[in-house]
Amino acid sequence: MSENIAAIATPFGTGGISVIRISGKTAISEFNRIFKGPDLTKAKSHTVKYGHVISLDGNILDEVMVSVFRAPRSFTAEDTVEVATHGGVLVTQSVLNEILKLDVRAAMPGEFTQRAFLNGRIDLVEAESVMDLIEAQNESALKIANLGLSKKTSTLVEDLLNEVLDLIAKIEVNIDYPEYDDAVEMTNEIIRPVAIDLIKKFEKLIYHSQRNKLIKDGIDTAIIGRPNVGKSSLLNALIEEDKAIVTDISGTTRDLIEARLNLGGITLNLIDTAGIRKTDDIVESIGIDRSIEAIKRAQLVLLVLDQSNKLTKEDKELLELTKDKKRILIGNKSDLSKQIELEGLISISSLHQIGLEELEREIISKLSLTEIETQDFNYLSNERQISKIKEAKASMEDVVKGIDLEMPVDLILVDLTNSYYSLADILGKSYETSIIDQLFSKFCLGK
Ligand SMILES: Nc1nc2c(ncn2[C@@H]2O[C@H](COP(=O)(O)OP(=O)(O)OP(=O)(O)O)[C@@H](O)[C@H]2O)c(=O)[nH]1
Ligand SMILES: [Mg+2]
Repeated sequence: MSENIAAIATPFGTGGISVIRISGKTAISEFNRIFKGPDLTKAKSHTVKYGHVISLDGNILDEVMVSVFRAPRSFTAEDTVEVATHGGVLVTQSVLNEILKLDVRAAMPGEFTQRAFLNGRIDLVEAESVMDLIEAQNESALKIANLGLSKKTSTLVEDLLNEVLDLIAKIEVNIDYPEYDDAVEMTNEIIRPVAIDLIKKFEKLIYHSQRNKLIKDGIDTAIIGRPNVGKSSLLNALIEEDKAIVTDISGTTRDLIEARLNLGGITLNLIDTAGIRKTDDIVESIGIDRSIEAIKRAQLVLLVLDQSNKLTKEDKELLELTKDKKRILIGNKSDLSKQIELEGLISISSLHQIGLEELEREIISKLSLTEIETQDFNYLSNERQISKIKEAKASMEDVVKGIDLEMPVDLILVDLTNSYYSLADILGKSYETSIIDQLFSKFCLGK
């Protein structure tokens, strides 16, 4: 772990400055070998020094500012040097090349964060939040990532972990030390309500986490309808850009066209599709197959109807096909005439940009995302974390089933422990020893 690693930490390209980060046991003294300026090995932590990088054969490579961070007070919890070079691609690369001639190797992607995790500086949730922060596409996603980084999300999991651990510890004491007086007798009547309460907490966490995931990743929204109703016109109107081709010829759109739309801090991944109808045209029919696939995948469907005409057989088929999806019915071409009466139909004109605000409001309320602004984002946000909580919940449900079937307590303990490990996995912690620690700290059994 103490091997020195280095990488350019700023984006590739020409800029005002670039930063090269070096981390490892002898990072400071190694870099000091090619640094002309104050002796970095004597520099205090969190100080910045001015000097020059001099190649091993004596040439000046760049004028730099060097920040020194000493273990454990650095991102990786190791000695770290951050070298701010002049931002050119060549100059930065030549400084990095010189650093790599020292006892320093090139870092792998994510290796600095991995070290922070392995050195116990951050847990897995925080490590994943670092990536989320970098990749955040909207303000809500940024908020979620920052909460993950600020340990709030981890604390939430730690609290649940401690509740499960508490149950395990009490049961273990009963099994292993039946003669020990202080230990509360853990009958199934005592375990059951606590397990039920934990299941409810897991459920709440799963529900909010899945919503958070939607906010973070964007909501896949398919714009569908028969040909020529104005799907592409709607896409263009929503994103205020001429992205999709619009003509009065049926079957204009042949392939899926994707665009992102930010709606009150939430991202919609809009997908304009080929109009659905029976056709002998090979290209069009491939496009239509893709439309049907897009409907299946979509988390929200915008079904566009041309309300200047009566419902057609194709419209009715699409209404039937999407009846179980989260969907919004849109009556386009409101400027012409209104020949369709349908419950919940939002009347718009894409061509004349009428009714779009009402449509946007409807989308937000359909996704019940109105409370986003006020709700705190103290929840998990990625697939791995959510699937672990689901595992923890399933094991806890087995605990309750076991109790109802009057299984022996040591079998119930197996399910409880499984639930516990799923939670521990979220943080990437191994708790083998902490169960024992908890036992001893709670009951002083070591005396
Ligand atoms: N009057 C009127 N015409 C519209 C409106 N919206 C779209 N159109 C026209 O309807 C025609 C078809 O529009 P598109 O957006 O290409 O329709 P589409 O549903 O994407 O069609 P396909 O790609 O063929 O499936 C174009 O001539 C548009 O200008 C509207 O609100 N009012
Ligand atoms: Mg189209």
